[in-house]
Amino acid sequence: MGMDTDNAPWWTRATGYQIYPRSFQDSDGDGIGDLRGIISRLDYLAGLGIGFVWLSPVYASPMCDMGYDISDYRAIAPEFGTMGDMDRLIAEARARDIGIVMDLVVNHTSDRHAWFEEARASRDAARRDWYVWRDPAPDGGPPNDLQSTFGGPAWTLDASGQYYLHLFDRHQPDLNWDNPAMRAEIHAMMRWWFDRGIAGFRMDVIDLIGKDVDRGVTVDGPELHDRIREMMQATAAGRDVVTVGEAWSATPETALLYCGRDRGELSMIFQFAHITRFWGGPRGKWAPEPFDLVEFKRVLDRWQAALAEDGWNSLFWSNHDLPRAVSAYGDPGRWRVRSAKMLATVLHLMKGTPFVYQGEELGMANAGFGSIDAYRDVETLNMHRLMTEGGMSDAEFLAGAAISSRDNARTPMQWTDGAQAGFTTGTPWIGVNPDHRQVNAAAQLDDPDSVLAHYRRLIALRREMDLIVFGSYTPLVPDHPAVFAYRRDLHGEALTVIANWTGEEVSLDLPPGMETAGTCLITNCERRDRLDTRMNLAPYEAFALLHAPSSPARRD
Ligand code: TEU
Repeated sequence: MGMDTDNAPWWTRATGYQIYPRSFQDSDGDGIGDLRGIISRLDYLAGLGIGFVWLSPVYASPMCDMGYDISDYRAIAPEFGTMGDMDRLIAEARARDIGIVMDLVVNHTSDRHAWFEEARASRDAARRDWYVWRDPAPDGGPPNDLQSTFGGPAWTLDASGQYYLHLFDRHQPDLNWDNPAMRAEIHAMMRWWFDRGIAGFRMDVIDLIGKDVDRGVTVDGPELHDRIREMMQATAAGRDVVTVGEAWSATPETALLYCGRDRGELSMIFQFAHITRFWGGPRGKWAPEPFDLVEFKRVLDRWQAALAEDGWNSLFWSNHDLPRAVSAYGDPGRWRVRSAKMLATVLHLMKGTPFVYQGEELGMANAGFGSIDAYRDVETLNMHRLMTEGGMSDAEFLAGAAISSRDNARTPMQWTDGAQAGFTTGTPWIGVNPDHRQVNAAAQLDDPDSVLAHYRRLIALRREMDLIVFGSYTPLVPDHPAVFAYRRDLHGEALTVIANWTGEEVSLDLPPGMETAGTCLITNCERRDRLDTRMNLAPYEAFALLHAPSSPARRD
């Protein structure tokens, strides 16, 4: 059963934009981005054409994990502003037809959350059971060998003589999702935010909330889907909102459990298989395996196929945890503009809801800091300590961090070629990438050939064309090592998307029987208005041709 396109939810036609508030726009000169800064840039976002913003956490937090360690879900961190600013942001965004999607981080809280402070104070505390406590193993060590994503054991011994669980930093204790009172309080908090007028939630590591710790099961646990369903019933029922679950463990086989239309769970999930596919080596993301386009396409094609009739895909190359797309997959040097446009073209014309990570629309690149002192991210700093203690040299660690540290995505948004890229009048909390002199929004806003203009066009095309939103997806040349190509079809109308994923000229033999005549919808090179059975593609060339309905072949 396909989707009823006339009654499809708003978020199937929208493009999302992720803001990392700390690095987007500072309004008061303290070097940290804030809500008023975001409000001052809403016209920029409206000009880009996006439908909603996913706002990384702005709640009260000691900022050990830059806001993913929340100490009060119903308060705004003072460095970001006030609840009044938040209400204004929601209203001013809404006035521009932009929804605000909050980040829901409920696998864990900060160790400074009042609940944890109460829980750790005594074994008999009423909220003791809101977190996960276990007695030491017979040798006094941790209860089992669960490891933290940020390095080291996932258990820390507390003054009470018991260990508490933290799948991330030790300052991020895991909530105990087996406790119904805790769950009810999270649901109440979510309703409270929905009532303030937000458009939805992005749900941090949501695949962890069904865990069975004693059996060593963390992701995709036995209770997971019951808990998501219970959460949605208690909070989102009857509201027209979008929910996106972050699910590193999801596979094409499990995807519909989260987002199948009859499941009562989520609108869509973020899946990471196209990224983790290259993290399988002994040092994981710190020394990724060589990129292989055929494998990459295979992963994405499988996701397109898995959610072709039911469920919905999210589409993204980057976020605040990942390297900059143009650094990871394109060429931030010689071919920055063209490769950034190529990546955008391939992503935005697939089926699903695309997400732009702040600065991606300018072609922003990894900072690749040359010294550990320049890094701020808890994961990078923890891993640096563990890996250098294990004998790795500083230089070797830094080489990996230049590729994969989360801080590559977290340098300030580049608004101008001036001081601190126009991000702040003060000293930024993390270094600005020196390339802001060439790469910045001011230089691109009125340039029709800019990366920014290309994103604007792609986002507008999606708003206008059902073919892009709902058309079926068929991979073309899946085995070609350099070309990413696919076709979209809806009611006899078709779109062919062809992209050279490399900095070399390549030749492409198209499968026989394809329509050749078309109209160029978008390109990053010279216009083409037809396909040839054999074509030479320029470095990073990407274009889309629209084929009008061919009367005898109409299928509706
Ligand atoms: O990320 C989940 C997560 O597992 C990442 O930390 C990821 O595994 C890591 O970057 C890869 O090395 C979410 C948030 O997006 C992230 O910013 C938070 O730090 C994390 O959860 C904890 O809340």
